[in-house]
Amino acid sequence: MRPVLAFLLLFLPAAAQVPASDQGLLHLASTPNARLHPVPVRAVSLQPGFWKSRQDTAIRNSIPTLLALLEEKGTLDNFRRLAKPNSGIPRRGPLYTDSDLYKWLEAAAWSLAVQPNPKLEATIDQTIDTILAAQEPSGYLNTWFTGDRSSLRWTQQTSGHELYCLGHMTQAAIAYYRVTGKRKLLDGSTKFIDYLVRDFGPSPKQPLLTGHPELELARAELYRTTGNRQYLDLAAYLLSGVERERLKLSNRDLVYLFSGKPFTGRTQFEGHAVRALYAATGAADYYLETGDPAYRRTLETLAADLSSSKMFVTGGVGSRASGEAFGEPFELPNRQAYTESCAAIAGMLFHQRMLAATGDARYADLIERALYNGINSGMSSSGTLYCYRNPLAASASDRIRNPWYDTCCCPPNLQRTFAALGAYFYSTSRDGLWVHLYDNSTLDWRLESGTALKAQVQTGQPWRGDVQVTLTPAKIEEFTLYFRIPSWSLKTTVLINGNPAAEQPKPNTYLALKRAWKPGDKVTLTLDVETRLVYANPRVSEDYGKAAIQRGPILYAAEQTDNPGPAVFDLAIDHRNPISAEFLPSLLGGVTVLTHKGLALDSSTGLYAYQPPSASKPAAMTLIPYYAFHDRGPANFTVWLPVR
Ligand code: FUB
Ligand code: ZN
Repeated sequence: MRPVLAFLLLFLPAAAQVPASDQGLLHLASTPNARLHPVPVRAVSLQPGFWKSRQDTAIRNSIPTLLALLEEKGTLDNFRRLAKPNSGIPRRGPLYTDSDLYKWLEAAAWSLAVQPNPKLEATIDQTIDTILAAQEPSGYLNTWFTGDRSSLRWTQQTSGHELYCLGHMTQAAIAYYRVTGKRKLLDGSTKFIDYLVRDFGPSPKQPLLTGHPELELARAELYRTTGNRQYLDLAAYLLSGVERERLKLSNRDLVYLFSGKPFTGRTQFEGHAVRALYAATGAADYYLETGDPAYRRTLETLAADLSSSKMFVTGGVGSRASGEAFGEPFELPNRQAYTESCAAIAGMLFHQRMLAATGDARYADLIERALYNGINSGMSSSGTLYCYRNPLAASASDRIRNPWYDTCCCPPNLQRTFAALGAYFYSTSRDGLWVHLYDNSTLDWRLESGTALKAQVQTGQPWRGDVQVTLTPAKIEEFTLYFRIPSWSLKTTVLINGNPAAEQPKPNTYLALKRAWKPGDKVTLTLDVETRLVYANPRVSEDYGKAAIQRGPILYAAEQTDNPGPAVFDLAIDHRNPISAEFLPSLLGGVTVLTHKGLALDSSTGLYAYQPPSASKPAAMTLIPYYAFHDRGPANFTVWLPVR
């Protein structure tokens, strides 16, 4: 580096001085209220196993086929037509399609950190050129509000998605910058944001609202990346919700948008689930940077509201199709569940920030629940079919998995999650290394003391409980290794180099092992993956008298495809009989299936009767992982089963 450049760098805030390639998935290295610091995506490689197979599918099948579809449906042409005004190319798709391409770009960018691919990188570069050719000199960029619709800019802030698209543009730009060091898209999105910073904000500037929250999180990350405090200040302005009067927002708007009123005045999750969770995620980012206690209180209130009464057992979120919305507490319908893939991902992003702020294992547990179940269900084993909704029961006539949606938010959201997945597995803190999720993987990174550290995890997760972690610090050094003990592992054993550890693992906490660790040290965890029945709070009326079945992190479902006898909606668990587990390498890419001698209820009794239903007969039952529902074609399935 030239001395002048090095000198100028000294004036940047600490976070912005970290080379792009060393910035974490969230760049929290200098964030004052982050206890944990995520590692860079490039630092983790998933090794053959459960998640590598899903990640490979996303990278090899899903990302390329979705690009072809985005091309076919006109999403890229929507940009091209702006660079060639007389081309006659029509604007196609709903007003938020720009964000679909940005999310695809983010996914493709992260995938390069995992699997370098010069051809894909060249495609990304061309796509970025296509996008930026459509950017106006002011910095404004949106393919919907152009031409005849230019006069509508900023007049439809509750529904226009202008800031939502910009948020996803910024996140794609940051990902590509971190993976390749290339700044072109970052400079383009910064130019747009600089235009906003100049012209929008508290009176006398023009009012601004994130009608679909998203930009808040992108702004915080842009602040971390560039060190420009104005980006965080604009996030603070958006979260402060002071523009209700100027933008004439109704009470309905304030609920549905989860925007437009002070974030710190929120007491529950309500309204559009993705909007609300993105808003809370952005607010958590703001808290991480500022430590504002009012934000912390609100975030904890909302986190408790979500996990205690508004989250499905799959980690899915969103109870009502109408308004794609949260419901009342305990309103968690199974067949009607809306549970958009994006909402489960948004919940994961929220919990990721809460975990970074607190180091509380309960947040990692919720990440795991969503990831293995309600997020994982969103992409088929082929990588070419996606769920928008992820209900907990459905019939054969429900077409839940589809290759394309006109509102195509979920497919690229799933791809960007799977592409960057390894970085969710580990964090560092001042005193050590945290392991949040267990799958075959290697970490090649460093402790915050600066000592290089490799860690290798070998495990049979999620089907078996064995986890072996081999450490290779560059030198002997004392630090703490934090291992998450999942809530479902009721009896965990821990060996260090073959000897029992003195520390006692407790479910849903981190086990802290402070030692002078040396190269070759091995920690062996045996997690308890016993199959368990899960019961819902009795206020969840749909699940009363029923149970779901969970083994390790995996939630199960009874699908008709594996149950040729009685209708799956008549099946019941016989609490006297055990549930057996068997790994079937040829089924669904290799899964553990559960079998049980259950019961079939007699449903021939008419719709209503003066006697409670009692008749039942023995029925064999087979269950598959919930995430694979409809993977072999549509069929009746259900997660919750009556217990008799
Ligand atoms: O509003 C457009 C899309 O609909 C958003 O991307 C998602 O939140 C979905 O609900
Ligand atoms: Zn979506």
